[in-house]
Amino acid sequence: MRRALVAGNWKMNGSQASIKSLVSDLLPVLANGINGVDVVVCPPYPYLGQVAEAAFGSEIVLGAQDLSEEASGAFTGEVSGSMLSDFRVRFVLVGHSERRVRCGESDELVAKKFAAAQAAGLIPVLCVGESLDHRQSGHAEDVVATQMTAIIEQCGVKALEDAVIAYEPVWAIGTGQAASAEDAQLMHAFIRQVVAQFDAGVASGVQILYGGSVNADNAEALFACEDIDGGLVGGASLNAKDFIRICQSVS
Ligand code: G2H
Repeated sequence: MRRALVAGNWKMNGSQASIKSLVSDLLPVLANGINGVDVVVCPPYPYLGQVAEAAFGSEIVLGAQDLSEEASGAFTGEVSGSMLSDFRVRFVLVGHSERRVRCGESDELVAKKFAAAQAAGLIPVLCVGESLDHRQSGHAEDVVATQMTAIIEQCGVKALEDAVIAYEPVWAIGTGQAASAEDAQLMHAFIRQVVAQFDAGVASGVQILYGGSVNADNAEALFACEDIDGGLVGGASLNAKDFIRICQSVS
């Protein structure tokens, strides 16, 4: 039985004041945890310390949105996995499509970041997903399979035992147009099949989150699907009431 996980990706949003208020609205409901669900929030780097402090002792787990593939050194502007661990970060996103597209992150670089995260004791949340063009031209599965196998070939399938996968179709991200539960379930089952070609045990144990316009109204149907183990939530995670409802939607 896989445990559910809901992660809020705050992206490049917020200020000290708004984050203080968001965390104080989340704590009364999430501090003691929600049965059967792990709740993670991924603030922008400058606010990790603030959230770590405000959520200390609660069941809210800290995540980060990215990390460097390097361990330390002359890499201006980069943040290492060990620095994140130092702030009690436990999860880190790798390969989010906004970084693949905007920053040109390749599968090879994503694999290095995945390995760097694990080397620092963090749990990588590997984001995969196809563009609208790829979906419309019938190549969605090929694209996702390529993204998955790049990691498996470079890091080994067993590395997925200490990782989470997030399926985020690019066309659904921030558009308000989530994938239907049926389409999302089909892709999640496909991802599990891809992993199973390497190791069936790892495939059945790995958590696969859905991301892309998850909101308080569609979360329940998505999370009810057999192969959907929770969500990676962007916009809706900035609203405490919505995010709490989404976390409570896990059945
Ligand atoms: C996809 C998702 C969170 P949103 O990026 O990772 O964002 O929920 O705003 O589509």
